[in-house]
Amino acid sequence: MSEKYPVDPAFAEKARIRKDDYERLYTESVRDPEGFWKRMSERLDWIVPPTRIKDVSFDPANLHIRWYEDGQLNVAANCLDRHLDTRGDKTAIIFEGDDPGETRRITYRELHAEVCRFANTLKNLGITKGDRVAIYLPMIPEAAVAMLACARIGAIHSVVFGGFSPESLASRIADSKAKLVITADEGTRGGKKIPLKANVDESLTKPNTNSVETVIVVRRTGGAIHMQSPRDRWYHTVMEGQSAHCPAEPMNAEDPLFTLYTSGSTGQPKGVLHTSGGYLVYTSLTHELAFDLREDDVYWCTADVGWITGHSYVVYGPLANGATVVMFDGVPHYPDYSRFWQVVDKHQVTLFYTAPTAIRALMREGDGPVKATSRKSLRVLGTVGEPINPEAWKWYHEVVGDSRVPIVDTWWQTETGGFMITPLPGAVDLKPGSATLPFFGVVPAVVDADGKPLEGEASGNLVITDSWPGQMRTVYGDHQRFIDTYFKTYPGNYFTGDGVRRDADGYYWITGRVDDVINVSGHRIGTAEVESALVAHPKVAEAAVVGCPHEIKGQGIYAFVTLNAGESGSDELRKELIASVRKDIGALAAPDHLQWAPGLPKTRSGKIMRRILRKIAENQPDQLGDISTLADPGVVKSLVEERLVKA
Ligand code: 6R9
Repeated sequence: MSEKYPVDPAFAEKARIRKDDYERLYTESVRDPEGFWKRMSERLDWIVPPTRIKDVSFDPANLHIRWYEDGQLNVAANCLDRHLDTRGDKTAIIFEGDDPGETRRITYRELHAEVCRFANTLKNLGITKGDRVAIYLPMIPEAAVAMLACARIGAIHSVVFGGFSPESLASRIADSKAKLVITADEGTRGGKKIPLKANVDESLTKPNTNSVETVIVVRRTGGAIHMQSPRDRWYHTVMEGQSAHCPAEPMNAEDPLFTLYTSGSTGQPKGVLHTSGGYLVYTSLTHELAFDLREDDVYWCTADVGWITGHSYVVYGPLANGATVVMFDGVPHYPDYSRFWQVVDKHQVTLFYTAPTAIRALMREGDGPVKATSRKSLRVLGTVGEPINPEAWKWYHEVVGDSRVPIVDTWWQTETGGFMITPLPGAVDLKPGSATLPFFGVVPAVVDADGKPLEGEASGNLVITDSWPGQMRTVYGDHQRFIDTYFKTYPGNYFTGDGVRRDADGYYWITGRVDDVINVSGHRIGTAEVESALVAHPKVAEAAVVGCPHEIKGQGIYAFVTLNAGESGSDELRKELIASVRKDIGALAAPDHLQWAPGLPKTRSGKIMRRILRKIAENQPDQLGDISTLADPGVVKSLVEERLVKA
């Protein structure tokens, strides 16, 4: 029996949603989704309000997902223009740089003007509705400006995390056929420089990137870079003389807003496509209710805009709600381990949202750096990205939140657009490690390996049985892959790729990915991507990659590598291979362990048995299970022996 942390009655008293509201609205939302989501759509400003609310089939043979399909709106106008009368002078963005001396406040009026000027810039450079624009920027306000400017004119943005390599950037540019890239000269992280523009230059020498006509460069550090005329243009130059007036393009609710690439169990990352109306209804509503948002809140989500959390809960949800958002371009440990809490005090942050990996890294430094700060302003704490272990949850609650502040553990995915399973802090009692109960309109189910729904207390795979407005609509350029990935495994359901346990109270406990995706520090890495980077090395014959427990990152990457005949594994070669993955994909994909494997455990049909490799990586050789179906069971013995030496 796990512990319960009941809702604080004083919090509930002022909360937007209390226990009885939650129960009533949840029942209504699943009994009458059309009525519920029609009402919720009224939170936005529509140019043409929708009358057709939901048109969905999860049948793989006839798959379609449409929300508000006859409605028209503009997402940027909803995030900016409609606030100008009432919130024009309210701070939209508080920018906090990597260097604690750097702070900038931008009002809604100023942000609106900057977005309009940049939207006009894009138009002058030939960008029109439906064109793709790649954004490869640090966590600076210009990233939000670029996203909103695209939304304003109907261009589809594709943000690429600044930690990704030129190779990864190139493959995303090639897949989306982007016409324009927005970057900065350099980024800074923990005092170190990141050569963003040089990475763009390198990526544009790779195949299939010649769709790019223009590169816009924000001057961030002033570091030396190469500007190639006429392709490369400075942001401050192209913005000169642009009008701060730019009409917002009327967009259909189902017009694409953005694509964001995410790793799956097979092949290259896929471009998850989100559309306009449903996405904004869903992200703004979930943001408002899960954080119990009030007008004077100062909200800080530490995620980078390169991830879905940065899209939905740094930019679109909060700005649609007219919130004050902190944008942080730094890291938790720079200049020291107190930084998060110093920023909380400095800007009087009330709502704080981060990842379990950051919490664990800070927890390891002890309570001192936290206790050195006040944190009195905090009202709600949130976590996202991976299951949070109860020890880290309790530390977050007791030390960071002084046992006073509720924690919302929000389970969701790039594909879901917004929160799916999350407590509402005034309504739902908490259990450390559980994402608790579904959000309005979300119907989760636990199924066994054959797809049979399991009732009551159960463990199995997590599926969602019906659509919600924030759901992704397709894989960019590959609709069949969308159907195959999410709707074929358990026909009639959306398959999340996660394992789950539902307890006797109906609470959901996400147990992690059940597919070949590794969750490293809350970031998804496909085993196939790492393997293909490893086998690209001339000395490597074969590679198999699995996740293994990691104290800070949650999961680490464990690679088994078979070398070509005649090659032998040395420490230098190990370093070289790890470096080549880093170069190919980015630092976040670099293996933590690399074990030489004379052979890999395979079935007689040649399929690598990852289940067995996982147990070896976890150092649980007594739990290998049945290995009798292997082509050569002897392989396992040698891998286990090697593991015991290397562990
Ligand atoms: C938002 C985001 C999605 C995967 C998801 C799951 C894991 C995210 C979680 C969580 C347990 C939580 N995940 N939040 N697991 N509890 N609160 O992280 O999107 O990068 O697409 O990752 O992350 O495994 O399937 P994304």
